[in-house]
This record gives sequence, structure tokens and C-alpha cells, in this order.
Amino acid sequence: MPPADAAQASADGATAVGLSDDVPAEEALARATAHLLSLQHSDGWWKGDLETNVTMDAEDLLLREFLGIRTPEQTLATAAWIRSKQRADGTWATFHGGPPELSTTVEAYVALRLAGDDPQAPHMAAAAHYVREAGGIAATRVFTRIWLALFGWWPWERLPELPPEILFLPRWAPLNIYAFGQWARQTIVPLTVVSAHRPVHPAPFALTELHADPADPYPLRPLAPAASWDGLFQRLDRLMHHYHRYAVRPLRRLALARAGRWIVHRQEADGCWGGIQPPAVYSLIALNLLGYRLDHPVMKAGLTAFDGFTVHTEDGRRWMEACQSPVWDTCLATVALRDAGLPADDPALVRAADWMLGEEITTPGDWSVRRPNLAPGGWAFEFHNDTYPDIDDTAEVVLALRRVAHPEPQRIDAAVDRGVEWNLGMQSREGAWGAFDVDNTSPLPNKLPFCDFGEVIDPPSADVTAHVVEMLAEVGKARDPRTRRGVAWLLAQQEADGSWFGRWGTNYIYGTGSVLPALVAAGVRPGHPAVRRAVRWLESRQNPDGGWGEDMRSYEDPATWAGRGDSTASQTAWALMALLAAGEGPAGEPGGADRTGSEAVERGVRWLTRTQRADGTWDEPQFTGTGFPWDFSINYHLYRLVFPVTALGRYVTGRALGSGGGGR
Ligand code: R03
Repeated sequence: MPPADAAQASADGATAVGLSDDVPAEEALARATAHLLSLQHSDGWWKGDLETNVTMDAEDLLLREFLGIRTPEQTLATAAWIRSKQRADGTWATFHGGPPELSTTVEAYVALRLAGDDPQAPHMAAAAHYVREAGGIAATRVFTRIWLALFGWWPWERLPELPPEILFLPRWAPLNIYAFGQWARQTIVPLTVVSAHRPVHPAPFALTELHADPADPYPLRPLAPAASWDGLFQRLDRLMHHYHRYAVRPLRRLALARAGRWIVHRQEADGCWGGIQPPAVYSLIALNLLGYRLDHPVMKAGLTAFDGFTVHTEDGRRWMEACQSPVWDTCLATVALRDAGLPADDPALVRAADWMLGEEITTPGDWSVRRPNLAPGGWAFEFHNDTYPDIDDTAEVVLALRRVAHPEPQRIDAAVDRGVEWNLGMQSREGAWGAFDVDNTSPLPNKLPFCDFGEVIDPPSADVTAHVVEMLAEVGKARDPRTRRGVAWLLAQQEADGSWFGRWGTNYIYGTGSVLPALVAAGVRPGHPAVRRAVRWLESRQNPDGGWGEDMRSYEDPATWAGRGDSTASQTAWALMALLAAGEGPAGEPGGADRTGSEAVERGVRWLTRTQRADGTWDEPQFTGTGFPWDFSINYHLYRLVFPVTALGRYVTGRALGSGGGGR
């Protein structure tokens, strides 16, 4: 254990240094590394469970009910899972310890009724009571009411219109499908088919107990002033409802046929769409309505894909992942293991690199609409999502590949070059990077009454931009004007308190933990005022126990919650990665000669060593991943291990930035 600041830490009494039960960082790192290695699949990849919330499970049962394929076994096992996630007050949340969430609770309740739970049973009555108090079915989000409309529990006429004719809008027109983020685009196209058909599957029971006002169960929402954006789009929506009735039939037929082709064309090799749950479920419903029978190969493959997203627990419960993260987990694990000191030619790392090389996407995708002349060369997050490589995964895979000494280095070099060029080509006009597309910043999609959940556009974010900048710096492009524009954008995005917003991880700790290593890699000196302000912010948010944590509430109420919450392993690691990159850290360690000893780092490291489990990993029930700020949260089960390995590795070896370049 480095002796830095020991006297000071003991003196302030917050944490004593050298407690007898303290495990040295080297030992904690060795255990964590062994555990991480043990999780690698023999094909070379890692994949931690991607845990979200029970809407995934409820919608799985509703989909199967709608298609007529729901089995008693699935229903029993899924209902057991949903019940196990209900809290004492009868509600469900979207993240560990979160507040009751109305739409989630309605969907979970309906699924349990499908499973035969008695509405009079205490757990059901408590849920229904909460739903009525919170405004009833009428107050749920559009997606929830679409699921209810499929069974006649909500009238289609009282849902926002989504005409399939939008597929005819040219690329330059406002609200054309490419103005939406990839996930929204993939979801909206099948939903245009569904809402044009307005199907109603006979309801197996009534849901009157979920109406706030039984006298007016399907209230029209009041119109906003005509002169406001909301008001304008609401009136447009009313117009569209008239159009639904008088839609020119041949035009509609053409639009539906086009939507069908668009969907089928985008089915991935595993049968999924876009790698994520919403497009998959709505595409199956849409294609079914377009006449695809369940034994059609497209439908069969789509249904089989769900089996791959199903997790079975040892006690017989069953739950669904919203998405799968093998590429993301594998590149992060590769970087972590190199940081931990594994040799660049370790067979585990060569296997990982081989697998990542095979995952490179070599065909154009939806991103080509905005960049028709850009050559392919990116990576997606999932096993199969060739239409949608993303910029975040591509940056991290490049960082990972460069750290491996592969027997055929020219294959690595060529893949790295293509990844770098693809990411450079995907830079948005403001100099930063979004996740899937270039310049996906139109404000209009957000104004649609349909879009009341999550994000629907994909503007540049600080975390993705930081990962790209770090990667570009490591491949020797720190002085490239495109990298410099990214750096300038990041500096301009810093919050007044010194932190950065986290779009895909929670929240300011993730943003700051992504940006500081990138800035320093790109040549911003640790003494730069922006770096100093960020360091002070991190130090001010360190918990008395030495760790860092940030609750999802920081998205709703940053004034109270930014950088605050129970300490977690992943967030403590992000803070440490930032501080180490900024030159804070163990004094007198190899490579750390110019560092000042940092008490914050010592205390953070001790939080990790003290809370580590005997098997080398950490417990982390808290959700620290972000799908959509506040609306959709993720517990990435590998985060609790992979980020502490990186942080401890960089601490122990004294390498602030994992220094890429592998063994070559
Ligand atoms: C960590 C960085 C890598 N990152 C990709 C991360 C992907 C995370 C999983 C995304 O899963 C989704 C779940 C979703 N739900 N609902 C939607 C959705 C999208 C993605 C959704 C919401 C609104 C519309 C359409 C779909 Br409109 C549950 C870059």
C-alpha cells in the first residue's frame, strides 16, 4: 500500500490507513482479475447480464398473448420474476430503490392478471390502488397505452396518430424517419403499421379497476395553446386522426408495403431488430398484421431471437434483457485486463481480439444515409446489429485492439485504421459525436405527442465524444484538427461545478470519468484549470466512506443529487480513473514521479479493497447505466467488476491512462 498522505488521512479520522483487515490493492486487483478472466466465454467474449425493469417481462407475456403463443411455463416463471420485483407498497420502479413508476406498475399488474393473479389479492389490490391514485391508465405513457389498445383496454382513437405515409417523406423533410434516433426510427416504422391496423385482440378480462375516474375512463388530454409547439403538434395530431379515416387507400397500401419491406430488410442475422427489445416486439406484431404467419421464416427467426434474450434464474424465475452487451463488455474487459498488467500477448486477450475482429461491420447501414461516401468499419454493441454500428463501441474496440499483441498484427492494424476513419467520418458538425448517427439533432421529433418516453434523437454527448477523443489521441491524432475540435467542444460542455453530464452512464461521475482521461490523453495538462475544477468537484463528492456514488435522481434533480448517492464499485472506479488521469494518485510509484499523493485516491482505493467480495467481484444492486436519462436505467452486471479492475490496475501500475499500443 503506497504510504502517501497516511498521516493526514489518519489525522482527519475519516478513514484510518493500514487497518489490519485492509487488503493491499495488489491483492484485490489479482483477485478481481482472476474473477474477470473466469467469466470469459471460450469464444473470446464477455457478456454481463443487462438488467432493466419489468416492462420487458410484462411485454413479453403480452406479445405472446397477442400472437397466441403464450405458454403456462413461461407465464409462471415470468410472473414469479415480476412478483419478486414488487415492493412492499405494491408498486414497481425502473431502477433499484427508485420511486414508484406508473406505466411500469400498470404493465406489471396486467401481466400478473394474465398469469391468473386474483385482483383481490393484497399485492394486486395495493398495485391497483397506487395506479388509480397516480391517475390511472389514462396517465400512462403512449407505449403502455398501445399495449393496452392491442387488447381493447384503451381506444386506438385516443392514441397519437402515427401514419405509415411518413415513410414517403424525403430525407431533407422535417420528421422524416432519419430525423429520429436509430432506436426511435426502428420502433416507429413498425408502430405505423400497427396503428394503421388498430388491431384488437379479445381481452381475457376487464381492467376497470385501473381507471382513476370510472365515469370518464378514456379522457382526452387538454390542448395546449395553439401558439405553442405542443399545441401546434397536438392540433396536427387531430388532423391526422381525420386523415386516418379518409386515408387514400392506394397510398396507404403502398406505405404499408414499403414499411413491411423496410422492416424485413433490417432483420439481423439472429432474427432481432436493432439489437433492442422495442423494435423486435413491434416488428413481430407489424409483420403479423401484414400477413406474415408465425411459421414464416422471418417470424420464426424473430421469435427465436427472444430465447437468446431470456435469462433463467436458478430458482425457476425468468426475465428478459432489453439488449445484450457482448461487444461493449469485451472491449472494456480487454482494456481492464491490460491495465491490470496482463501481458499483451496473453491467450485470453488474443482470443478476445480475434472475436472482436470478427465482429467488425463491413457493410453500410442507416448511418450511410447521412454519410453515403464513408466506408464501413465500425462495431455495434450487440452480437448482431450490422445496420447500426455505434461510435462509442467503435472507439472502445479500437482502444482495446491496440492493446493486444496479436500473432497477425496487420489484421489489427487494418481494423483499427478502418475504425478510426469511420469514427472520424461520423463527427457531427459541432465537432462532437453522437452514438449512432451524424447531426441527429432536429428538435422536431421531440414535439410529437407520440414521443413522451425517453430520447428520440441522438445528439452528441460528452461521454461518447470523450471516448472518441481518447481513442484518436492514442492512435497519434491528438494534433489532428478534428480531435482538437472535439477537445474544444468538451471544454465548452463542462458544467459550472466542474463536472460533465453522463448521457449513457450515471451521471456526472460517468461523464467526468470519461472526459478527464480523454482530455489528458489529448494533451490537456493536468494543471489546466478545467481539469483542476473537475478534480475539485470529484473530491467534493467523495462519500465519507471513501467511495463515490450517484443516484438516478441526479437526472431529475441535479441540484440535490449530482454526484451524490450510495457508494458503488463502478462509480468509485470512474472517479478514480478521472483522478488518476488528472495526475492525482500514489506518490513515488513507477511512472508517477510527477504526481502529488492524493488522499482522495487512497480513500477511494481502500473503499474498493474493503468492499470486495471474497470471490473477487463486488455487489452492485444500484443501477449505474443509462438507456435514457431518468426514463430508462440499466444495471450492467459487468460494470461492478470491469471498471474496478481498470481503476485498481492503473493505480497499482502507476499508469494514469492505461497507455495503449499493446506489446508492439
Ligand atoms: C454504453 C454505451 C453504448 N451505447 C449503447 C447502449 C444501448 C443501451 C440499450 C438500449 O435499449 C433500449 C431500450 C429501450 N426501451 N424503449 C426504447 C428503447 C431503446 C433502447 C425506446 C424509447 C423510445 C422510442 C423507441 C424506443 Br421512440 C425500453 C451507445
